[in-house]
Amino acid sequence: YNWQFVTEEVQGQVQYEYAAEFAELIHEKSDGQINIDVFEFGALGSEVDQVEQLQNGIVEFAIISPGFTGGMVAEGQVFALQFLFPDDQEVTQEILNTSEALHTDLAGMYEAHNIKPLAFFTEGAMQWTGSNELRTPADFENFKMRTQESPLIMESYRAYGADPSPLSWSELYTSLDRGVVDGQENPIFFIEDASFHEVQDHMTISNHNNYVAMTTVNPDFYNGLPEEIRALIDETVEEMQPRVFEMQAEMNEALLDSIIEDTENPTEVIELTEAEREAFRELALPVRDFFRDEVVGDEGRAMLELLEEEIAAAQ
Ligand code: 6CS
Repeated sequence: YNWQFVTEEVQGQVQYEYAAEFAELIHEKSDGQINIDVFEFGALGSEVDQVEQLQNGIVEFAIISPGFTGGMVAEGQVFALQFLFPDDQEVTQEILNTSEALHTDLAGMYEAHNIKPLAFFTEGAMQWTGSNELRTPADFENFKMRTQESPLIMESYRAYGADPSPLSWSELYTSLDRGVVDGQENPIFFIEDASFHEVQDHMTISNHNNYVAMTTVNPDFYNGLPEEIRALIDETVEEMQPRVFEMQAEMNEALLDSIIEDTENPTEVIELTEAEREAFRELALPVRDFFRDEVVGDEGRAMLELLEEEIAAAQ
């Protein structure tokens, strides 16, 4: 067998390193029978192009951020709801591993669009960077916020008074540098590795959400495989969950220091207090009603309700 695995990130970043390790494990376990080529981001187009390649079976595996499927699988935007998952990353990952709302309901909605999610994992808590300090909702007034191509992510920033605009991350460094956009959200490892801190003067430790990514497979390809090969894939996906959690935790911790210690490109780092976070949480809550009322139908509403129950039970 020879398969292709595309990611939205490059070498040294979480998704790519995940895919590389996954490919190596599968290669070993199959005694060299299965070879997986892993592609860095950029080789096959934009994040949105990659979703299509997975759907069409041009690639067998992809790591997809639900934000980039926002226009298609509206329910996947549930991950854009800020302050929904627990602040504790381990508890969040446990929910991502076991949630019926995600693994049954949401996975079914993706499968209807020819995308089979095999796993959901966090790449870390997200933080804001900006050309100005972002401490209160007033700081977002008319702020040009880069988002992924998801109507709900955009709505979430409109709720803060910002002016969101969707972009691929391949254009983000230049856009921040030239002031086409004023700021963005991402986990720390990504901010550092993509050098966004070089072109941003401020970073806010806001922990307003997690960056969730999905390991996905083309369902026709997957369903056509012999059972023992599917079992091999499933087992390896499971094995990767604690590995990727560890990877992101290490990178996010180490690269925060790199940002702080980069004296050539100084970045003012502030951490929101609980009271300051509360001001954002209050504005973020009504976005859940928007999700329920405007974005999804009955199935999506039921999915969110179940997920909220699971989150409450986990805390
Ligand atoms: O901001 C983005 O769009 C990118 N961020 C991460 C953490 N991974 C890939 C994604 O495209």
